[in-house]
Amino acid sequence: GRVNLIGEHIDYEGYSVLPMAIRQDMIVAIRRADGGLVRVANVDDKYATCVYPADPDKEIDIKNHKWGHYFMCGYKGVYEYARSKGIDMGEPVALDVVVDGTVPQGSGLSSSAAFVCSATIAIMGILGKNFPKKEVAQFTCQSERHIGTQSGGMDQAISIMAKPGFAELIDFNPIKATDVQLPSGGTFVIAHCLAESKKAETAATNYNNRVVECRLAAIVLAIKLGMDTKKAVTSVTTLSDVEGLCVSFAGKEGSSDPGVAVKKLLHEEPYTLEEIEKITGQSLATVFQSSQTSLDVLRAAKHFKLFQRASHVYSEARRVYAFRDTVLSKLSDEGMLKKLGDLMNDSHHSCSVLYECSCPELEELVKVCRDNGALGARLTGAGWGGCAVALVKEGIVPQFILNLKEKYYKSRIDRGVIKQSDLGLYVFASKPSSGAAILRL
Ligand code: NG1
Ligand code: MG
Repeated sequence: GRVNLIGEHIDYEGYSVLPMAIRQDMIVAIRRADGGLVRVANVDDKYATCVYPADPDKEIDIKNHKWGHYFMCGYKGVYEYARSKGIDMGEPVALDVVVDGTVPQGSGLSSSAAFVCSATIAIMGILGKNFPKKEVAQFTCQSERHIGTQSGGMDQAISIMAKPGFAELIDFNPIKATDVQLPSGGTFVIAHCLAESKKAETAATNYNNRVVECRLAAIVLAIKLGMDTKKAVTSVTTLSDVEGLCVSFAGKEGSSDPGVAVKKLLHEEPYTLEEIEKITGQSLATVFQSSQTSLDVLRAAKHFKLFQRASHVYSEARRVYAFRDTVLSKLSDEGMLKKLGDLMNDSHHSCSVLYECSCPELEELVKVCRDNGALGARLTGAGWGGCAVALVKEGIVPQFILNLKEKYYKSRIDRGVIKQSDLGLYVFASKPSSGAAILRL
């Protein structure tokens, strides 16, 4: 699993993010089988065994979501990658698989990528294939999209490339991980708000909706900045594609902040579909015709908040570098931790107000963290439920966790939301851990 320290909802826009791997993980035991099936069992009988034909070309039934689908994302992905490289894979293999894991589901700690990535290297292991780490980090991102979310590559990259003791600055296009040594004296505490974020099931109104809104914001900005309409519609896919144009525009205003273009050229009032179609001169159904999951978004959306989403993405992208620069700066540990906490708080505000990916439980939890001594606290991962991450001075961590138990979890234990004995699964401190590995028995 992983926790994202800063840089939320910007990986799919092409911007760098700063996650670290955590101790919670997923284990996949695998062997070849007979009978033409891939059978995926779980040690936890809450998860019924899933059975699939051993056929990497079969589409995943995303309308009928099952936990085992994530394994098949990995299965399809390995074959697709190998074929794209002209590697002979022979007949598809049948497999028996048993899975165990400690990454809480729907928690923003990326149990999904933990599963897809561990499945992928388990399959590579059993097939005797060894692909370079960077390539695996890249293609597992494509693999996970078979589940129907238009995800960025952060989770798979950190799952594969993490090193113990370091957070990583992850760049995309091409993927690159740079070690970031966190200052001593601070600890990241992860706390679950206990609302589960069902990302695959809510994609059309939440996660994929934001991906589409960002694309529309980028296209509209490009057109307002003088790009030919046809060219904008066909060539602009992310906000990072138009950053150069935005920065030149800002330059004329005496600034280098791409957010200036957003402020001047987009309006705060949500855009209607008709208004955007007037600007693009094309129906949006045509623009997104090759992507069924985007068409699902258009069907479900009432309006599009282009100003807010673009403002979040450009400002969050800058906070990631500010975070990295702070860690590299000559500030005292004390000063550094304070600055990092402030950046985390700003990130949360932006996620909550501009990107609207928080929820009442996360808002309450983040406040409890700050009221009890966190230097900064924010939602982590996609949001709409799941975890918050708080930066806490090392010396007060045990007391901080006790306070969270008292102020946030106690009433929920009393109401039976979770069991007292499970609390350790939902609130814990974590040091940066290692990435995926193969164990041969
Ligand atoms: P979660 O929901 O934490 O797995 C998702 C995306 C990331 C990133 C974050 C938001 C997947 C696999 N992961 O993470 O790529 O966009 O949301 O920053 O969809
Ligand atoms: Mg996920």
